[in-house]
Amino acid sequence: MSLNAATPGGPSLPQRRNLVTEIPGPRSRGLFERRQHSVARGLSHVLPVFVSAAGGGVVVDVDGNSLIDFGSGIAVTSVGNSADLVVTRVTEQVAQFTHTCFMVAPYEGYVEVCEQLNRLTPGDFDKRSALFNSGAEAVENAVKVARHATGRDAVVVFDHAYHGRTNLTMAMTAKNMPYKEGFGPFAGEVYRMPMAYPYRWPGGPAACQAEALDVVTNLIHAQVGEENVAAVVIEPIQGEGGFVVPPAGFLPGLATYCRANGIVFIADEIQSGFCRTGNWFACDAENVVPDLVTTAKGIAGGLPLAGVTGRADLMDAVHPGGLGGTYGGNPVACAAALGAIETMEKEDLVGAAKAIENIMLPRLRKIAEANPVIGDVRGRGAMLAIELVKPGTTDPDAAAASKVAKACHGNGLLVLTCGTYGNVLRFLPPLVIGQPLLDEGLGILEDAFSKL
Ligand code: PLZ
Repeated sequence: MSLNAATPGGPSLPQRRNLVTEIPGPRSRGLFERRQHSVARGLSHVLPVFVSAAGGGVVVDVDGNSLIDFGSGIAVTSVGNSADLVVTRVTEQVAQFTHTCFMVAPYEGYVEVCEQLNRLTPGDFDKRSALFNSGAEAVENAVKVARHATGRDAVVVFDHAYHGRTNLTMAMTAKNMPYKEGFGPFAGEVYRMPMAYPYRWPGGPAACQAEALDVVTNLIHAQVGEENVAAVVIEPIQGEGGFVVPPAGFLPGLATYCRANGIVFIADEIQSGFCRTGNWFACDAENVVPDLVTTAKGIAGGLPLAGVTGRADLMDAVHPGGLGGTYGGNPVACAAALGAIETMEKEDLVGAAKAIENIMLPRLRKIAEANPVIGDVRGRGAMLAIELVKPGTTDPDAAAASKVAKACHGNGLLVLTCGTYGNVLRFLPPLVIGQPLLDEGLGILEDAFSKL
């Protein structure tokens, strides 16, 4: 009998780490061999264990190993894999109808997801939403809306930004390798500004807080011209770029500057949204109200769905037929989103993310005190990271980050790296993970550092 049949996933999976083979085990290695002959080399894996089930805070592989999940499939399974309400709603929907195309014949689930997005995103004004398949597609469409509504071309983005892998979003993404190398030419009219990155700002965090907004607005003025800028697009806490948290005041200042200059302020909350940072959206921490918000990842418990939500006057500036796509807002994905959102509210996952921060942050700070290779500890809620450097300097140490990650993987803790320099370890546990697994995972991390 296959292990798939023996171990059903979801919240009922035993919440424990259990290693029964080396990592990856023989079955995973066999599948990896098959994958090498059938799947393009351009797709890579953080950890080549093939999954048979997942739920709560664990991922179970085809060899029967149960790993602690500190990655949530890159901040997606915030409600846990195969969460009850997601499974129920998806199962009902998939038996009812799987697709009509919202542009051909609409259905209620799409409207309901848009109503929820309009209700939950920052700002108390009249809003509209549109649904898409992926984060990159949401960012593309937010830029389309901003350009159409303003009649302007330029898009301002930041150092360390990640917005996707399509042509426009590659142009908006900062990091060359692996995302952009050899894939040009890229879309034009994208301008990059310095990011308010406290740890790496010349002069340090206090200087960053004092200077960053002026530096950015002066550069926009000098190099682009406010009147040419359709949109400023920013991740309120940067994701792939290294979990960079701008200093207090930077985002509110940027939003005010945009408003004063007729620029659409777009918050890319694709990684930081949906309870991840201990608020519904990372912007909420400073009461920042964007004109448009892009969402994806955590919105639908693992099914592909993304949204653009914002000011009705901007969204409705686009002519009928100007936005869409065959699958965007697919009924099954919408059902999943409604189940995920219901779970977040019923189980108070905003509170759960804060509780995770309260458990993890002090432990990470303690590990940092004992290990001079850790230069910075940062993040909010269940979006936390440590940045590794050559001790006594701020020189990135990607090799150390990769060594620690590998040691964790070998001990059954799934962690991810990120950062422009590849030297950041990030922690994104499902928000439903229990404290015992969190504690055990942190112990494994501590151990990996002590053996570095
Ligand atoms: N905006 C802020 O984090 C996706 C990318 C993983 P898609 N981040 C994970 C990889 O290597 O491809 C992301 C994000 C932010 C946009 C996106 C893009 O979302 O759903 O991957 O297109």
